[in-house]
Amino acid sequence: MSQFAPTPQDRFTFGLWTVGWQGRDPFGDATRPHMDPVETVERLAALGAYGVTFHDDDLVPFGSTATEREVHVKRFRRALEATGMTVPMATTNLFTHPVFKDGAFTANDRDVRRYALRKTIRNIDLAVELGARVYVAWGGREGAESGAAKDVGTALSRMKEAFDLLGEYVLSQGYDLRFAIEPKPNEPRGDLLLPTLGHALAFIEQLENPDLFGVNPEVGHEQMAGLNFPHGIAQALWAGKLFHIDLNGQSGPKYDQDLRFGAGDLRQAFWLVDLLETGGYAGPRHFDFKPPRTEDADGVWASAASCMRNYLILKDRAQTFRADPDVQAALHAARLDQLAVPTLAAGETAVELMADRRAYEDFDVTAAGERGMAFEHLDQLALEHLMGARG
Ligand code: XLS
Ligand code: MN
Ligand code: MN
Repeated sequence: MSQFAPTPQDRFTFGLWTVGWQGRDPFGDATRPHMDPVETVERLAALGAYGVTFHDDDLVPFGSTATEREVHVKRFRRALEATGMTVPMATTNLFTHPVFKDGAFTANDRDVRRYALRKTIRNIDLAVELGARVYVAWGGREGAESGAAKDVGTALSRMKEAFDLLGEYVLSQGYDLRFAIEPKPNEPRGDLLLPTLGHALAFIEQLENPDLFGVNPEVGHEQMAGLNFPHGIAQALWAGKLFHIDLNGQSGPKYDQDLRFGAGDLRQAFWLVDLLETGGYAGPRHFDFKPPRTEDADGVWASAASCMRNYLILKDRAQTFRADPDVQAALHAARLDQLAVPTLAAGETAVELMADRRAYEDFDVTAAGERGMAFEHLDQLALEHLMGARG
């Protein structure tokens, strides 16, 4: 149905490393050939995407000379210009090369930490040149497998040092760029630092320029920790910190599945789209998924197209849910409108609350305890909209 055909106005973006994943995993070799970033740009543009994102090494292979780097960037830039594709975000690969086996900004080796900062700054310059407004920082291998190997408090001080330096660099250059920290609980290390959205939000408050820093939560990463992703996103939005988002699918707490968006926990995907479309998130809808290694090139593009299509179908389902008069009545019966009313009257003090007999002495706790919340009916309506049985 053309109703669910994506256009650049939908602001769908993909990492070069997503459709470009060759299928190499801990148990098996690559099942697909290398994909030229120029081809990625062209194919994604033809599918209706808005832009692409990249790790430095996705675009310019690690170890390239300055001249080779120039050629790679030039070809990429030309493909962007020819297709009208954008680069709203970029990031650094601080995890593939063996030098990063113990992390980057928190590696025990000081020279590795200094190298990681230089590698990052080099790509920040390129990201800004290509128009990026957000720079993602996923820790990669910041973490440990064993207790004494990492002094976590000290490592967090090194992490803060790195982000303070990067923030200062961006300000000193006058760049219009903000950082989005991406949490993940584990993989590739046994345990990663800043494992969840909540840890990342708390860490940001310790930085010298907290306004420059937000989060880039990934669906599967929070679900690997058994957390409710839409709830986490709601808190990030509430804190003004949702700078970017990685959309994909995950089936419960296990390894990072990176399924296409809509696969995995479909109910959470529904609530997520409902929230993103109504909660004030204006950034790109970025897919960070991996087409399974069973797929050939056709399967890769089918998988990428499905990410966008599933998002648009869920958007349609969420809109019909919100517009349904039965749902509006059910929301009222579930007293969501009451939740929106502040608990205290304007300017009301603790003394005034203590003097309000209706709040305590005259409050009928038995009757309030007996009142049903009518949530099951409301949730069934949501499920029926999601399953296509209503609207
Ligand atoms: C890995 C992460 C990674 C980041 C970018 O699990 O999702 O792909 O998004 O480095
Ligand atoms: Mn992932
Ligand atoms: Mn990600």
